[in-house]
Amino acid sequence: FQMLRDLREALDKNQLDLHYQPQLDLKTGKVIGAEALLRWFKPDNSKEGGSYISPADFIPVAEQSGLIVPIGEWVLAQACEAAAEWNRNGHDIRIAINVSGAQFYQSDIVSYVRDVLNKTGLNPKMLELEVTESVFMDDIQHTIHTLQELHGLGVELAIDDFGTGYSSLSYLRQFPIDRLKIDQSFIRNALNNPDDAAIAKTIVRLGHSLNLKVIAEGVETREHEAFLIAEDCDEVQGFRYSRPIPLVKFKSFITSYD
Ligand code: G
Ligand code: G
Ligand code: MN
Ligand code: NA
Repeated sequence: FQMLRDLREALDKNQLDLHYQPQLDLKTGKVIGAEALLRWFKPDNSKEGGSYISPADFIPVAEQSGLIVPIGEWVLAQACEAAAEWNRNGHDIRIAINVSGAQFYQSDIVSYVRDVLNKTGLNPKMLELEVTESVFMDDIQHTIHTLQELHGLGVELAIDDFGTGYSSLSYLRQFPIDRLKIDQSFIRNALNNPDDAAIAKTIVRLGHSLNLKVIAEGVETREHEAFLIAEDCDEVQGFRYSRPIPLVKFKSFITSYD
């Protein structure tokens, strides 16, 4: 409960921050997107003045308490505002945002997304919402309806951590999905574990046969990259290109990359 109190205070006091990790087109080498990743710098009395808490630790608390709704709205507003500015400056860079299942049930996410797009002037095609396969396990009818409404706004949809969940392949037909994100666990050992390589390859083939784009996460080395080029993967994200970085750094990253 202490965590929840602190998190509520962090939201009030503007202690949450977004970092941005570049996504590149493998054919052109251009930056075509960025994933927004939440960061919480929690002040304390230490020499460093505080420490970062991972979203993996505080998102579950936010979901259980309902605090995920205002946090998610804050993330969406910040990230869309940032992307609208990149686009105005001539950078065709899409913003990808993580949305957890709880946000589908606890809020009117469709109205909120519509409002943010109107306010920021961001082209809906430049916004991508990442959901994990776990959202398909909940109320299917509600999920299909919400995803269809979001897609109706022109927003793109990606399945995050693809290959690690329990969803049925038939969902790929039923849901208006645009992109699969190959989970980083398959990329990490793709060069020395034939099973992981086979899974990564199969996800690329599956995506392409269904007319979906495929992006690989966790690309750390030149060898990972060469493997993904050989397998005709479309896009990449990972430490090989950049870690998630603060907004100001991301702006200079894309300027220097042109
Ligand atoms: O950036 P990092 O590896 O610490 O992220 C850990 C987890 O937190 C990832 O699964 C990521 O999807 C999730 N996460 C990061 N930012 C957000 C966010 O803004 N909203 C939600 N719902 N999850 C996020
Ligand atoms: O679950 P999701 O895919 O949203 O989580 C993204 C997380 O993966 C981020 O927290 C980010 O810091 C982390 N990440 C991004 N690129 C790499 C990478 O190349 N290697 C590793 N180990 N982690 C990465
Ligand atoms: Mn993600
Ligand atoms: Na992921």
